[in-house]
Amino acid sequence: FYALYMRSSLARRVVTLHPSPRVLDANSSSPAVSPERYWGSYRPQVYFGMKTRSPRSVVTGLMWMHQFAEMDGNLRHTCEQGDHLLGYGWLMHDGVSFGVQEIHDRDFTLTTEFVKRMGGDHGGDWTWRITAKQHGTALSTPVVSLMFYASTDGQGSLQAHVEEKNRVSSVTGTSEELGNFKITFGKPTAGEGASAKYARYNFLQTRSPGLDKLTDIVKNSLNHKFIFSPPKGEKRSYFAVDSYKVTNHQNQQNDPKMESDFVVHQVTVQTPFQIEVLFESGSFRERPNQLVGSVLTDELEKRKVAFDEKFEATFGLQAKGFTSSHIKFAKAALSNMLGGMGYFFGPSVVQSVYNEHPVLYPEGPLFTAVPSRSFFPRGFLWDEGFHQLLLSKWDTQLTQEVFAHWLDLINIEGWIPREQILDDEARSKVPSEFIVQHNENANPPTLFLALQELLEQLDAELVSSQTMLPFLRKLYPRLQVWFEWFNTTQVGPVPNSYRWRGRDKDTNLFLNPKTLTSGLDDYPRASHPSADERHVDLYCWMTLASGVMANVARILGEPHQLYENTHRSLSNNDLLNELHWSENLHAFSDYGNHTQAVSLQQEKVFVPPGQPRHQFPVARLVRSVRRAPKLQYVNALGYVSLFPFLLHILTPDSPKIEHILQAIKDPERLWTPYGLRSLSRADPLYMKRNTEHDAPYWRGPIWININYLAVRALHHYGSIEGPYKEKAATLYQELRTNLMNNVYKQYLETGYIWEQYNDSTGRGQGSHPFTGWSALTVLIMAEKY
Ligand code: 6A9
Repeated sequence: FYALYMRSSLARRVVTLHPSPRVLDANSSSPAVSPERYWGSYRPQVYFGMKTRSPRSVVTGLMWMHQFAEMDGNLRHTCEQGDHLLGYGWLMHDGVSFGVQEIHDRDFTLTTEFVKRMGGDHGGDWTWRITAKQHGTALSTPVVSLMFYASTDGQGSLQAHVEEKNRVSSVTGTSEELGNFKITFGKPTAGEGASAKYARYNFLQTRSPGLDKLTDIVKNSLNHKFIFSPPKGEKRSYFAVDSYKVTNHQNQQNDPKMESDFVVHQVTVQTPFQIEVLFESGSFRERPNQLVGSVLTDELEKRKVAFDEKFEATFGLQAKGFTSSHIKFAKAALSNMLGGMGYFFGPSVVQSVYNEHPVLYPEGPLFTAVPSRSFFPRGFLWDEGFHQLLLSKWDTQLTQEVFAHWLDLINIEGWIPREQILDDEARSKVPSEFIVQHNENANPPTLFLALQELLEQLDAELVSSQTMLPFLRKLYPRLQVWFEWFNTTQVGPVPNSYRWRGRDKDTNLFLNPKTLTSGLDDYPRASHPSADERHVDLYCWMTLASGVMANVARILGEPHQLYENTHRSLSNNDLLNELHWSENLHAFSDYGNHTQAVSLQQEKVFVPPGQPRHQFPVARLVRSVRRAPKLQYVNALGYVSLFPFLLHILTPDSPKIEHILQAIKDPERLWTPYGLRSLSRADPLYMKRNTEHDAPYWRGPIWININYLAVRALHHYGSIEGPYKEKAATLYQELRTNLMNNVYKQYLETGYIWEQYNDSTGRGQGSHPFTGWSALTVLIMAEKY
């Protein structure tokens, strides 16, 4: 019995939250405490939509379709690379009260704008304005169907009010958090002040089993029997949601899974046109006027001016002499990170060695930026530290809220799950084998970089200590356990060394087993993962983390000696050199059980019993090892070797800097005209696939997060006294120029900011738009480090 009890209590630890008081008060996101941030574009996974910062929010959104074009599958809703849009993203967004987005579909552009207005007890009102214009190149005038929708998510109700000809004029509703509200749909006009245009209307009012099913419901209700017949045009049948489905409503009502109301208002109209949608909160009583038409135009104008002024005051790009086109690009990069912020609520799926099966983490909220609205619209732990480097310059308060959300997810062990896949919508985008998060797995603690930035702002009196100190005080116990978790679970084989856990174990299947936890996935490490490894990037992250912990402790008047001791030991360059300097490579390196003599070979193998095609030999690539591994330095030159430089751990007089600068500026190794490549051209694994299905990722391409750290380090060593000062300063200018020119050029050419950039051509590649850490280009332009 005792053994069983122990087992189950150990099994519960992974899902037991840390007991220290939460950083966020229970109602801190509520409309009473934080009305300005209640409604927002917190659904980064859809092209356009809003929700409130609450667990089961009523959501609003937009889908659209190009009529009489290639009909199949051109319903747009969630951001999908497969839609092949020519570009989309927020051009302006202040993170709070308004946003302007452009969506370039093939033959027309939709501009989606929103403005909020405070009042009442539920986060106030807002208005959307959608403007459609055809492209000059379009062959005929596009006819577009916009499908505006509202949906509840398990609580509350919605009622469509239908006028003549199936036109929904408004939706009224009620929910626990919003009270009563009304959404009014304006008629399409040719532009502000113009008269109404010919349009056809359709609607759907039904029940839905969940937000992840909205696209399917609309697709399944489409019917081609409706006729579009403009005054002087031809008569054509078009696709529309079928209002007759309303009769299904009754049948569905008894199904317990159909727990949400879903209303769709479809407007079909020829470009150009403009439509406004107005949300009004029932508790907002003394409204001076309605936020539509010229009132809306004036309001938008004011916000745009305020945004432009704040942008210049924050980043000073005009003062630096950038062109208006460069500035527009930088505004778009910042705005899409702000407009990509999401509010997610739900449980992670996690597992420890004590759980036979994955278990559900406690439900919780996460307010976070996301790396990519299309491909990864969810929170990633180490990405977030980079995001907050940019966002903290714009809005310190925002960064504090994000910190609070992430640290409140910590469990009793001090672990924070790396990838946050919290609700059905998020889960619907991730293959099942990637959903489970394991509690031995880390991810670089980049939030310490952002925290360092907050401390600098405090020091420079850019933020008030009256808000910062209480925040730090609440955060502190959680930072302590987080640091402790790294410092115990990720230690290496010899004192003061560190090792990433969770490397791929099936060594035969990969050219080099991956280390997803390090964030640098397939970057070459020891060929044979073992407990003898030590990782130089993690050593450096711990140096940074211990230093920031010592500072926070000192500021709060807490005991700081232990952090300081750790920091002092790790900062000792002799220790670093001893553990990680490879004389062969003339660079810092990982150490472990390693051989370079590996390659992928075609082999006939028998598929293991129980799997399909069992008993039949199949050809697949397996790793062949020509020389046995032994304990030695890994000797892969690339991002990992730069870490002692990237995180400012080298003393300015360290002779190692000379070698690092050599490697950086050598085109045969790391230098390209577009930024630093992730792995040296001369490395045997440069641009090598890991399996037949797994293309090189961190084995050559240029990544902006690490390049940001590189320019920042060059700036650092280029401005403090030391023998390499001038060399660093010169390289700083060149690298900075290369990076910003290329990211900008690719944006102009392709319409997107990208996940990585090709080291031979500079072309953007991988997921897009990627305005997570690639948006750090703004800080590189502004020279804010
Ligand atoms: C796989 C695919 C539809 C990989 O930016 C997020 C992360 C980084 O943290 C990491 O350093 N990206 C980088 O190496 C993207 C990871 C996406 C994993 C999800 C599922 C979904 O298929």
